[in-house]
Amino acid sequence: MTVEYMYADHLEPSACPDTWNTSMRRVDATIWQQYEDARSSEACTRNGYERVNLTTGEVTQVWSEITPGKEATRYHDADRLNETHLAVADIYLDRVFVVNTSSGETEWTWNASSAFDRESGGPYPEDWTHINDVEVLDDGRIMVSARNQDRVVFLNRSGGIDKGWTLGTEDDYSVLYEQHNPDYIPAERGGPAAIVADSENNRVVEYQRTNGTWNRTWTWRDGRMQWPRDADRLPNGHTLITDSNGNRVFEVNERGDVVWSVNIAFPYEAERIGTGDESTGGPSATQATLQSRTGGLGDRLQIAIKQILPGKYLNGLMYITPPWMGLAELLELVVLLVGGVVWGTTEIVWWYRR
Ligand SMILES: [Ca+2]
Ligand SMILES: [Ca+2]
Ligand SMILES: [Ca+2]
Repeated sequence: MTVEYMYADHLEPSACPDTWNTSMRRVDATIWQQYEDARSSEACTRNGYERVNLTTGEVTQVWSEITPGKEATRYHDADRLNETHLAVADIYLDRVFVVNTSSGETEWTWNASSAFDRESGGPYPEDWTHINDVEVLDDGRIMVSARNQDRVVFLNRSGGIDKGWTLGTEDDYSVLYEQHNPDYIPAERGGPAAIVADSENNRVVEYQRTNGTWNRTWTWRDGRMQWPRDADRLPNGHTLITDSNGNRVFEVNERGDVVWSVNIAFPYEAERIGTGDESTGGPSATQATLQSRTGGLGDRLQIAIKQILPGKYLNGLMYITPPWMGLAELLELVVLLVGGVVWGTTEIVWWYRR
C-alpha cells in the first residue's frame, strides 16, 4: 500500500533561492534576464518525488528540485529507473534527465534541442516542447511525450532518438494532437503498442507497430469526452480513462462499454492500485480484441455541437468554469446570456418606439 508520485508545489517569493544553480539557467539570456528581474516578486516551484505509505500515512521525500516561475516550469512526470535513479520529464529546460536520488547528481541528459527545430512546437524557450511524460521501458529505452511537437519519441541510452520509432508528426492531427501520458505495451503482451490520451482530439487511441510503422488499432471516445489526459490498460483488458475537462474517471471493458464512472473535478491521471504502474500487465488492443467506440448518434450530435467552437477555446473555457459545469451547462449559460441580451435590447427598442 505504498504510492510514489511527482508533485509541483508553488512557493512564495520569500521561499525561493536567491541565486539559481547555473544548470537551471536557460540557454536564452533574454528569458533568463526576465527571471532575474522577476525573482523578487515572482514565485518559484518545488518539483518533487515522494512516497506515501497509505497504511500509516507516513510520507518520505525521495528527491526534489526548485525551478523559477510557475507556468511551464513545473515538472509533470518522473519514472523510476531503479532503486536509486529517476528519469525526469523536464518541462522547464526541455530535456529528459536521469538523477541519482541519493547523491542528487544528474547522470544522463537528453536535450530536445538535439532533435527538434526551434521553430517547431510552442514558443521557444518559454513553453517549447511541453515535455509531459516519460516512461522507462524494459528494453532500456525511454519513451517521451513532447506535447507541443505532437510526438512520442523513443530514446536509446546512448543519447539519441530511435528515429524509425517516432509516433506522430507535428501538426498532423490525424495521428496525435497534443497528447498526454503514452504507455508502452511490449511484444510479450501483444505489442509493440502505445496507448495514448490524444487530448486535443478528445479521444483515447492505441497504435500498434507492424512492419516498422504505427497503425491505429483502437479508438475510444464519446460525446462527453473533453481533453482526456490518461489511459491505462489494465491486466484484465479493461481501460482506465481520465477525462480532464469531462470531469470524470471511468473504466471501459473489452466491448467498449463503460463499466463504472466517477465524477471528479479536473483529474490529471489515475492509477488502479495494485495493478502496477500505468499499463503494466495490460494486453494490447489487438491481443485483447478490444472494440473501438467512436460515438453513437447522440455522441456525434454532442461532438458536432462542440465543434462549433475550436477545441482549444472550448478547453480554455472548461478550464476556467467551475468543475460542475459540463458542456450542457455551458450551452445553457450561453443561451441564457444571448437570450437575455436579445430580450433586453428588444424591450429597450419597444420602450423608445412607444
Ligand atoms: Ca510516465
Ligand atoms: Ca497511462
Ligand atoms: Ca495512469
